[in-house]
Amino acid sequence: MPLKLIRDDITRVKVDAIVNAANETLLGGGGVDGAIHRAAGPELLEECRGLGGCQVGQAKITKGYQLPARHVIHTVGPVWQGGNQGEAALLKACYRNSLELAREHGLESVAFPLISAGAFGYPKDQALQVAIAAIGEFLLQHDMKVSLVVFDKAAFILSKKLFSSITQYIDDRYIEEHPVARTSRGGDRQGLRERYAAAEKRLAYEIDQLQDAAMEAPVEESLQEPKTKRSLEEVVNQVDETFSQMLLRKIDEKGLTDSQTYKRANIDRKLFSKIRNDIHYKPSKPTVLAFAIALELSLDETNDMLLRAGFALSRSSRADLIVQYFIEEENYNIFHINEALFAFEQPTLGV
Ligand code: AR6
Repeated sequence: MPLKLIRDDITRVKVDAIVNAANETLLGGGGVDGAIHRAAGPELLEECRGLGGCQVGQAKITKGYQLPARHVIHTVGPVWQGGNQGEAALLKACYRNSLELAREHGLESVAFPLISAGAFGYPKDQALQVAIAAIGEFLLQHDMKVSLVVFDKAAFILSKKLFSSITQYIDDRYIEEHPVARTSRGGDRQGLRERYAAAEKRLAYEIDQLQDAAMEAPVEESLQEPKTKRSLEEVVNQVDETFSQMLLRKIDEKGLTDSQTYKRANIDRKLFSKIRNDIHYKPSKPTVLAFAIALELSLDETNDMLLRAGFALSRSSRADLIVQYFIEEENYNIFHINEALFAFEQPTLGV
């Protein structure tokens, strides 16, 4: 099940367990630790006294008391000492051990703060990367709903290099929306119809182009079309294919299993089986994009899949341009993409 990035105060998050960025005594402190103890009430400290502390990288569980969360998992992150003292492995262990503990207790939803990224001085962009990698690895094996609660201003958490190349990419391509188009935003019926019509036009145009190309190209050349382009026959045969049918066909073609696909798409199992069992299922645009990423589709194929659901990639949507950036870079890690979408304050993909 999926990873969600949220901006909130972790003491207000209603999940089976929130994770506390504690210290080895487990007897409270500042930062998120202080906030959790204040919100949970003095009984939390009482229970912590009986735990005998906790080592760096390890995790222990208590009840949540006055918190909306039923449990608190206390973990101790490493203190940043420049990066050569095994900090990354220890930080990764915090996430993994906390998640394992949650699983042993049959918990289904867990929310983490950015461990070590405050008083312990871990650079925030690197702390976020470790968190996402460790949680992502766990979620490829197990079903759990995990949230990463980020308190800080988003732009600070993405590496400067990635942030500036995405900004550049958007600046080069972003088109201010036409005033007429702007009024049709927000998912209303009229807007959907317009988008659908635009997408249909695009496919018709694409078929024309392919037909022209097939007429003009010498036979040998047309046999050697670039892999990312579909053949004319494929396009024509697939005109009536629904989103759900295309998704299932692509899963087969790529030799993936259902569970590999929905995990890579950051989509939960229930939503996936709904789509599987309803050939006319109408997904949201982020859901379609999530599957396009999971299936490592080219831009052309991504547009095709979007079209099946009545959408198209738009140059007046920053979110679309960010996804497009990653597809062009052939970086199909949904968690990295979501990290970037989150940093640019755009809705993330999947659930
Ligand atoms: N909700 C979500 N995130 C928060 C909240 C909150 N209410 N408050 C702070 N953060 P830190 P550490 C973020 O310092 O670096 C304590 O004294 C914060 O912006 O809480 O692991 C312990 O007792 C930062 O990004 O934890 C230890 O001695 C992240 O949570 C030491 O600090 C972690 O910051 C642990 O230091």
